[in-house]
Amino acid sequence: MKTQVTPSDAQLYREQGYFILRGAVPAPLIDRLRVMAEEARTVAHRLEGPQTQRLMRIGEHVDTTAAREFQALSEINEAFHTILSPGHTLAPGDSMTILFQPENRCWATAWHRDLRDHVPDEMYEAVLGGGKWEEYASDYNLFNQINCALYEDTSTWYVPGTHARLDATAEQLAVKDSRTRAELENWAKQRSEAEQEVFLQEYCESMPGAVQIILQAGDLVLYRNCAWHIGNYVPYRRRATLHTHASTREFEAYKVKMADTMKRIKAHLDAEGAKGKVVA
Ligand SMILES: O=C(O)CCC(=O)C(=O)O
Repeated sequence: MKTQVTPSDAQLYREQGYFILRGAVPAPLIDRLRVMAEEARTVAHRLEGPQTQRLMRIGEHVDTTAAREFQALSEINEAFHTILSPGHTLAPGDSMTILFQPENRCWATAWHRDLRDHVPDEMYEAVLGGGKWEEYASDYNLFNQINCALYEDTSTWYVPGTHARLDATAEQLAVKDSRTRAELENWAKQRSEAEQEVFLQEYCESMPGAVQIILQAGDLVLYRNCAWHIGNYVPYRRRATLHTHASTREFEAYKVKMADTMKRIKAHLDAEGAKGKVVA
């Protein structure tokens, strides 16, 4: 690995919310992972169509021998031990997601924070209210996401420091909501491809403090995904990026508990036809 991780990088990670390991994957393994990713791409397109951005839980779809080799890379795992703790390791290869470029037209996600912006409004209070969002998002055992590029990848933008400033400012919320999903995907085709690409770049750049994460093949970014981030995709740049997380005993337990809580609340809301009457 090109990056030499030192104990002071743990501080840097806590300040910025992200850290890049350059040359984290040896080239022969990149080759094998690319073969695996192309199989996954075929499945993703079959299941979700050519514009899709991901295939989740690849172990259910393709041979993950290469992903398991990736999971065992000692230099990455040791880097996590230094930056995070000895209890943090790469999550199982089978559970990984792979991120792809769209085949035909550019599009972007909205600016968001994972967890908070992925919980439906009617569940938010029950699942994350009463300080739970702040508690979860401040816990370094949880929410350390990873993108590892198999080809050069410039899709992810990030706002350093916002992992530790969990209240959204009015300006951040205004930027987030400044584009609708229809606009981010150019549903009405009111813009040409080039116009749409520029439109999306401007949306990325408009978030105060945003930086574009530039990864070369084999580079890995570790990031607090409770910070503001976004994915911006163009069809002409090939993308196959491993998308996983630093696993801990606590995070695995949290995910099981959260899935169960959300299932219970959804069942209750469905039965009641009402909103927000349940406490998690
Ligand atoms: O495509 C990316 O790099 C970002 C994906 C993303 O925003 C997410 O998984 O929440």
